Amino acid sequence: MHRVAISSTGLYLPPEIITNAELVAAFNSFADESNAMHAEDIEAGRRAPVPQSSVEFIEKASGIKRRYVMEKTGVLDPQRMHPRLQARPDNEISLMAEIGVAAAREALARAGKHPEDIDGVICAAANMQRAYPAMAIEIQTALGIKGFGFDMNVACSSATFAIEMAVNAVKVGSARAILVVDPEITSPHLAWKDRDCHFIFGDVCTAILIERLDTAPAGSFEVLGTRLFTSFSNSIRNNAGFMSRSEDRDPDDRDQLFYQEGRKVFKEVCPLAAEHMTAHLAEHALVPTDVRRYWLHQANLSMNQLIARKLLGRDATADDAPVILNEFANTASAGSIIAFHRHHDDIEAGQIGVICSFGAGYSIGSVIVRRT
Ligand code: CO8
Repeated sequence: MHRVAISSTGLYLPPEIITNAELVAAFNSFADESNAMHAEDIEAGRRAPVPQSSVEFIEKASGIKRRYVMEKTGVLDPQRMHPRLQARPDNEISLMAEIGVAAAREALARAGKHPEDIDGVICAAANMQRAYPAMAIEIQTALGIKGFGFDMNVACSSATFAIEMAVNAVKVGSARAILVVDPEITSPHLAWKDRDCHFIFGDVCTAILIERLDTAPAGSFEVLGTRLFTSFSNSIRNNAGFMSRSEDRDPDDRDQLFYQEGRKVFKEVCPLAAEHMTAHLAEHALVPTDVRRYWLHQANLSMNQLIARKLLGRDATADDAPVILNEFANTASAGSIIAFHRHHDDIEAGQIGVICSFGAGYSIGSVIVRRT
């Protein structure tokens, strides 16, 4: 068995930003237009008016201030309210793979590695652009990596679950190094016309290089352990899939996009996540206060504050559990990896950190690391 490390990460930033003010202005125009169009039905009580959104609510309820997106004019067009993405011919690389390659190149460069050092690519994301061929194989081919690639989806826990797959492969020697790539293009799956969730998500891509500790550069993070958990819940869903056409579904049907019971998720997931990390740390003879930094899933600021308080027995600082969702919003499985990418330089040799995701499924994945 080999010892395994996270040797580097990469981050791709989409080209456009939507601020809360822009988002709310577009949503409220859509609401006004829709209410004017259905004024008679609303007046007669046959239809509920679309309520207005508000920047104050969004910032107070979530901590989100802006989000990156691949394309914003379509999202901000009250007549459309979803991004304008171009279909590509089959001989061009997919959008997910394109941003995956960019993040992966950064991870390789940071670790001083080359495609010939890598044996596999896992493309892990909450929503896949298509069923096949795998985006991971496109990324693998574009980078010139021999070996294998496959896609996997565990919603917001896709990255941590993929890290476990990669760690195990490297540990047993079936691969020397694996790139875990998380292209999260959430904007096409978001119900931008629903004020309860129109502010929640953003687009991004992260990449993580997992390799043998004995080939990893100094300052890498040894993976001490990974732990996965799932428990079925209907509280976060997206029913779109390859059977939708045969069910004669309209792609705009509400259940063909992301929907959730946000309060229920909040109440159920916070204790589960804190218990999960505490139990995982105990397997390694550690307690939560031994941890120098938590890189938590970035869905909601109060959620992370509550989880960190349960772990530490006190209010967490941004140094204990850094926050990136003010800048990025919820980027599904990439959130905890962005937090790690942006906030690990000051961790000293020997100090312990935990990367933890939580989301639809429900699913929770934790990775305990120690800086070398
Ligand atoms: N503006 C003004 N008022 C609003 C708005 C708005 N935009 N939205 C809701 N309100 C109103 C509500 O209607 C409600 O009014 P009333 O009291 O009259 O009923 C009031 O404000 C309070 O609403 P909520 O109770 O819903 O507000 P909360 O304080 O609970 O905040 C949140 C809502 C932010 C959604 C919060 O519950 C939350 O963050 N929960 C956790 C969510 C979470 O972690 N989800 C995980 C999702 S990620 C995942 O795993 C899925 C991956 C999918 C990939 C991405 C594809 C797109």
